[in-house]
Amino acid sequence: MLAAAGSVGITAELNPDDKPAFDDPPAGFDKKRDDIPHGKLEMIEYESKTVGTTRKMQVYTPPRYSKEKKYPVLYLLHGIGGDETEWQRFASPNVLLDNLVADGKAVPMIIVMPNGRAQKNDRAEGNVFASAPAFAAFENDLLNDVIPTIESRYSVQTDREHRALAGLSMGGGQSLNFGFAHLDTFGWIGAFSAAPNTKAPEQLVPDPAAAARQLKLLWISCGNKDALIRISRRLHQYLKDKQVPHIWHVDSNGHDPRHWKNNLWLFSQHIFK
Ligand code: FER
Repeated sequence: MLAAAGSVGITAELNPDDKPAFDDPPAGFDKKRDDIPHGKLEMIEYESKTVGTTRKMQVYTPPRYSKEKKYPVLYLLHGIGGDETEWQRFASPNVLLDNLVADGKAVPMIIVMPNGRAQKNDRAEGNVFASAPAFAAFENDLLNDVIPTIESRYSVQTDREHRALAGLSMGGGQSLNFGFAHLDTFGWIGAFSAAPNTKAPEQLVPDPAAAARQLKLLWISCGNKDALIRISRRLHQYLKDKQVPHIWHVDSNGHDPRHWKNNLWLFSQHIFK
């Protein structure tokens, strides 16, 4: 997390639209329950032709995962100071999803948490901002290496209606940039406190009518104490003007794990339905 990027304690000026679309999760949503079936987490390796190295990603398979069934897949991307372990540390997606599936609130799905810094040394070391170009280069790694690996090793549905892309901060910007560029690949897009790597709205969505037609769900969220809210807000305003349906969820957090965990919990209940 790079919460220190000038965002702590800032109360951004709010527009009338900048309000919650949903309530915050109830107490206990993120507590591991012993009385329900659990999914599995595994760290796997793959050969990346894009980067020319062996790379890692964490994969969650849902409770009672079976090769007899085919599952939808959520690709979940981390922030500028993170790596393939960040979502697990911030939000324990396995616990959230185990609980939601047990309560019938989410579809059993596979969650893939790759490393979005597509360069030979992909550790979050030194000046993490210097790796911004590698976050852009991840587009090819995701499409040509990560997705084919998942689709060859797991029992998954392989059409756009069963592929979602979401992320936090830099990963939110990646999700928007790659998702809109590949609407034939991803039907569901989520961006939680998207960072300044997000393309300008006119570049991101040059054909609003096509986007409106193809998207199953577009989720844009930000905390009202996040100094980066202008990035998400200008996209919301553009999409509203162009009549592209989307969710604009502004909660009372900052640029922080609480926002990301809450929004993963909310977003995951709306996809693949
Ligand atoms: C920036 C401020 C924040 C930026 C990226 C971030 C590329 C990313 C923050 C995060 O991922 O938490 O100016 O430029």
